[in-house]
Amino acid sequence: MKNISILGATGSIGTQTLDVIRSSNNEIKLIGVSANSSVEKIKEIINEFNPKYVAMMDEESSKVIKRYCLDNNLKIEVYSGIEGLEKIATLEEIDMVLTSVVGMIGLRPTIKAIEAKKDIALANKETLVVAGELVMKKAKEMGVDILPVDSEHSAIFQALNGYTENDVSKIILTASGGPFRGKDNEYLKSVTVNDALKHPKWNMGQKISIDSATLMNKGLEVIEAHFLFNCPYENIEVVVHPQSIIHSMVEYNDASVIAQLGSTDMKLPIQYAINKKERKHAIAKKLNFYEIGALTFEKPDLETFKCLKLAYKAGKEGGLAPCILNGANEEAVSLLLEEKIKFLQVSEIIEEALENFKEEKSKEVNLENVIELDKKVREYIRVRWN
Ligand code: MN3
Repeated sequence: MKNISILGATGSIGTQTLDVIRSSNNEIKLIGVSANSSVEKIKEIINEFNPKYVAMMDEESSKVIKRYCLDNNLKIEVYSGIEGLEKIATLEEIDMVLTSVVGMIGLRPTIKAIEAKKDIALANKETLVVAGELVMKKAKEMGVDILPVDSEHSAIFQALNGYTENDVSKIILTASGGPFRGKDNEYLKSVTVNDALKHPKWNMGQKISIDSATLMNKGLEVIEAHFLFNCPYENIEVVVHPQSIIHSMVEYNDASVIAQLGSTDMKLPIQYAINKKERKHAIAKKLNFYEIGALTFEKPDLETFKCLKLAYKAGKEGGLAPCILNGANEEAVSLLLEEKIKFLQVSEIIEEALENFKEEKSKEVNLENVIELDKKVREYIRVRWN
């Protein structure tokens, strides 16, 4: 039996992780959960899974849950704020933390969890983007496994089984292309937030849906892959594959390519990560190749989807450049969701932030510098665009 905590239990990945736990025949026990402010969903989780610890990011929400536990005579410790998240991530009883919070807020609890020697099922890509060097070094030091939950990285992780980075000549990240695949700048000028939120293949949260429409999601994944698999950016290639059946591939020195295929269901990579590479019974739907018929591949359009280009650039610059990229993107996506900016302005804002903070890029990648610079970048964008 394995004991786990979920950070971000009420979001898209969190909810699907609960499905995986449900069908694990009690092999996985949920000990701690965190959420931002989704009080009703947390009550449901409490009633079904009976975790021992709950953390609500939002102070008021934690009071509501505390009250609920008192009224119902439930022996549950309830915490709040980022300290609460850190508590949930470092509990004595747990073996693993699944981090599915959205955005760079996941960084600090992830580092704390690694320091407490918990294995990490990583669904929070921003953590590796802003501080990949730091996180991977710490994980190595502490002897902790980082198990990717992102479908592409899970695919690479699976395709790499039995080989080392010296055998690899290229990592090929597949991309669905998002809702605006094949469109040009002229078309993108007038698209709305709702158009951007309609992803053709995956059902996801709002932030990642927008990131998929701008292709920044793929950009963040390139940086994530660089750190996870210690692969130079020159050897990471993005291929648009609209059917999303191949989740990514590894090309080896002998020109052989190994790919991982599966249905577009996040439960599959979640299950693989939380079972630490053990192959369990299928929860995801099996593929029917007669139905699929054809798989196609295209080159991504970097001139229209500038975010992907910017991510490569920031990644190659290294240091704190990905931190600037990520902070600017998170803020720009919020502004777009609030309908304060237009779709094409997302990449403009990021490009401008990378230029404006260029002096900061070469500072040391440590927790303090990352958190401070992230804050500065966001404030700068907020002031300019509000
Ligand atoms: Mn992905």
